[in-house]
Amino acid sequence: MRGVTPYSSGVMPYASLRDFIQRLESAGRLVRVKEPVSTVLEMTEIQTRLLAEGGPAVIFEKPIRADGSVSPIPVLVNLFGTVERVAWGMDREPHQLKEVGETLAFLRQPQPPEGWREALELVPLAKTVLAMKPGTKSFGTAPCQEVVLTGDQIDLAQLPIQSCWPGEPAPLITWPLVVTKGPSGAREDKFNLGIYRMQVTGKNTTLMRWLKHRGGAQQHQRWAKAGKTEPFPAAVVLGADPGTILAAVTPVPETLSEYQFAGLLRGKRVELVDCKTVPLKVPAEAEIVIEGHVSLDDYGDEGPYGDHTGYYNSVEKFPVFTVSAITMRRDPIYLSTFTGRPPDEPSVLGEALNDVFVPLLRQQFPEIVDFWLPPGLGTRAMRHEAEEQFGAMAAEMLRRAAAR
Ligand SMILES: [Mn+2]
Repeated sequence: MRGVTPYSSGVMPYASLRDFIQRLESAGRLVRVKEPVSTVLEMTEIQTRLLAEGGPAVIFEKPIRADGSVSPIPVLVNLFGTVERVAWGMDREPHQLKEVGETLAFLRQPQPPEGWREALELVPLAKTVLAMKPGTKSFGTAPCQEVVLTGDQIDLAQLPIQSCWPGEPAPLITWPLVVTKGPSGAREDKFNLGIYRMQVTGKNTTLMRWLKHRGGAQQHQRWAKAGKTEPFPAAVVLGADPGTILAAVTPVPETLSEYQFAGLLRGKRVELVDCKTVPLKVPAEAEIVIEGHVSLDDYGDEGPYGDHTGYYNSVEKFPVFTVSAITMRRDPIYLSTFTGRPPDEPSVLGEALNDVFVPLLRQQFPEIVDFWLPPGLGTRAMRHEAEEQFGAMAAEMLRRAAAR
């Protein structure tokens, strides 16, 4: 396939969220708010207004928790509130997003390329693909494990977790990268990263809202089917380098680990570190990691929470996640967002990732020349439309674009 270029923009990829924050701040795309702002409703209201006007990312340096206390952990919101910042997170400019899709389309090809000429053209890409394999670094202490809390030290109320909309049942973790691994050595059981909102239900418990077709839920099911009796390990990464975050929201094929795709986006593999209490690996440069296990049989009522439809979801059962450790940097930053009627951050991500889909759609449906997912329409109506015109797969891609 022609037109595929490797991921190397010539600059070092962002090693961490704070690297990216620095770039955004020096480019005037991030501001710090020193006034106290409540995690309850206020942050949602501010981010809603910022999104509508293409405003900057914000670090609230003095978040006020539900009990009125000031959180020592600042909150970052609206990180990917513009298409420009999504592209920057991929070490790209907005007009280059199509390249990402071309590479994805290439990776999905069932047949290897034919002929030497093409093979030679692909050498730079081959190098990049090698870079995708995640590596485990030996750290004295990984940054994300400078602080390790276990047992009675665990209390999710220590984190400045947002309550986004009125009447919701409990604070909601909105930007978690949930790392899991299936029971076998098969490709679909590699490390999976997905974003599944998490309702806090106690000091050390949440619910894990993964819809049943999502990667994490599928591995959870395979884990149970494999006859495992112990609960399913999971690690929740809050705040990572932007390449890893964006890999987790990109519809990569289930047979490719999002860690590998993150390596491809960054042109440099993600440095991982072993978790303290579960057999999983997380980005060493992450801000905060919540380790634990997802129950195979204990389910709780999730919701209702405000959703991208502009309404509250109905209550559904999802499995219980029990925390075994919280690890973090000494001065962590908590990444958050909200979901609501577009424009919200997921809809901006959907709009940016639209360019990533065009080559994928064209691969499946060569008659498609271009495709545009209007901002704010990464929604059911649009997906139904896509399904009628292009079939279930196109609809699925859109769903993943908009999915969180
Ligand atoms: Mn996946």
